[in-house]
Amino acid sequence: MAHKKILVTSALPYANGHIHLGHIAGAYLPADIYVRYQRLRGRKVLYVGGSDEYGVPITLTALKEGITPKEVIDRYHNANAEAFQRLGISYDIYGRTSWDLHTDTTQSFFKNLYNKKFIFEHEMELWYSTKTNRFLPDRYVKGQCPRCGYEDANGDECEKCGAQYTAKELVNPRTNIPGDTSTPILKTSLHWFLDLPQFKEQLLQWIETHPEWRSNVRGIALSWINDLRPRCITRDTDWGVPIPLDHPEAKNKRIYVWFDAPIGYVSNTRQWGIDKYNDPNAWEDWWENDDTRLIHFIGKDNIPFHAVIFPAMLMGQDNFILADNVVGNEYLNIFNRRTGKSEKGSKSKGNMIRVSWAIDKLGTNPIRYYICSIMPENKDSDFDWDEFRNHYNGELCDIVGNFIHRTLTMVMKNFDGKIPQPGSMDEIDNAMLEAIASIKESVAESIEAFRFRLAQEHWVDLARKANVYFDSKQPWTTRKTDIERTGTTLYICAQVVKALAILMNPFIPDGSANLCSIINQEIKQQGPEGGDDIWEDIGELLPVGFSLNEPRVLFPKLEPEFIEQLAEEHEKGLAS
Ligand code: B3M
Ligand code: ZN
Repeated sequence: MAHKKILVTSALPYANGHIHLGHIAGAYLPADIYVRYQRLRGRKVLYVGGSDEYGVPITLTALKEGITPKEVIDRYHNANAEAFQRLGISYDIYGRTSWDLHTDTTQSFFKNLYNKKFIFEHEMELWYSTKTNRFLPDRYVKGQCPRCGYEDANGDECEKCGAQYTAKELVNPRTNIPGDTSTPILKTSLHWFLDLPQFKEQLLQWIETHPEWRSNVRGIALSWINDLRPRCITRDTDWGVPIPLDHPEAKNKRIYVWFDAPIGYVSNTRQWGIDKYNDPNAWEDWWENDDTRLIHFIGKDNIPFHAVIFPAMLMGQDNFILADNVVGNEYLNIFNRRTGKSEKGSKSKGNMIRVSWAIDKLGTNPIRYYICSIMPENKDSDFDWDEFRNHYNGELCDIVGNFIHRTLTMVMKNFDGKIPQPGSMDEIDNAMLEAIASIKESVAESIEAFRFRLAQEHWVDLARKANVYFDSKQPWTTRKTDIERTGTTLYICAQVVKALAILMNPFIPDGSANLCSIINQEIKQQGPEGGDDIWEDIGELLPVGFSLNEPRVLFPKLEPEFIEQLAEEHEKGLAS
């Protein structure tokens, strides 16, 4: 069967803070495992990401720190691009929405929708500060939520209860700008709206063709579609993509960040095609090609934008494909050991774990392994240091690492580092070899179904089975009595080691690369142009006499005291 091309995106994080492990568990590690697996299969897969660089949170940070918004986004774009790279999140491009190409792409989306009458103008009453003479979009005004009474609600939505309302409904409004906490007044302003109800039927039909989506994504999408309203897509700000209309009211306004951000997937693909092939049209082969599967990886708060609003924006263009899946993860919370309770990660609490901090302390294998083992695929999960120790030390070190090490050291000591000649095989031997093939299938099926936790459990299970096999065959005893039997056992164990090197590759690429260097294997790097099905080679056997290198410990155990020390630093807010 010919496979479609696969275009994968991960949510564009705001360039307004450091990437932390909660983000990784939501939208980045699952996408990365998925694309690394597809590359191993030789499929044509392109992984696009980047920074989301507009919006009020960024201008607020700039005001607070007395620097320009450009300085804010440069700082965090660079830091986050580096953190992703260190963790092995293997983007084909990590772009920026501040690029000119993005402005151009966004404006073309806007004009297309406008010309087709999917965008209309409408006058609204908005909060305005007479002290600083400016309108107060989004978080520039705070007040009491008209629905739940939350004191820190924004101008048009409440982060606590999720309510959306018109500005004038906000109770006891106050300006929220450093140096300006005056009481705002209501003032009219002209804005542009995306007429979402025009897409209702098309959206419903599209969702109906995807019964396989996760129920959280379908549920949220359907409830939005059943209550679809026009959405304001412009703001009174000077930080954003200019509105491409020749209208006096458009000059001091910009396109709303949530309109331009997902278009970043398209503009970054355009940039990728230019960088790689010097071809300004290469992107069309991905975005305007029915032979492409588009897959978005996101956290659950981004579901409406990826399963309703952005698809409507795409429907309103000419030839764009729509997402084949929107993989929305739940949240990774933090287990607080003092209170014994799970809590949300929050900047003000300082309880989040910055990716760069975690890599400095732990390297990539423990982080990627643990985050995958607790990935919040169907419900929220907790980052918990005790659990971290159990998963990493108890599974990756004690089961996987231990099996690999005992196999390789025995091959080294007894067979001069060469794959031994096997003798006759019994039922147990054959069952062990067959397990490689069946687990290869299980891992593949789980990844294709976006069940990454389960996929990882499957390959760990291969190592678990192999340990049982190793124990039952006792090569350390038979080496003194029956060297042929020992050769058979280690021949089979070495095949499992080789299979593991490929199986673990999408999950812990550094661990896989280290193992490959020991067993003299090279995994070819393949990209968007596709290549060979390396995954199929998992079952291909290392030949008798093939030379291995001196083994070394792949996954060193972490001392409980060291983990304790990290937990304490984390508790003190030093990890965020
Ligand atoms: N920056 C929100 C977030 O980081 C937003 C995602 C944009 S994806 C197009 O959660
Ligand atoms: Zn509320």
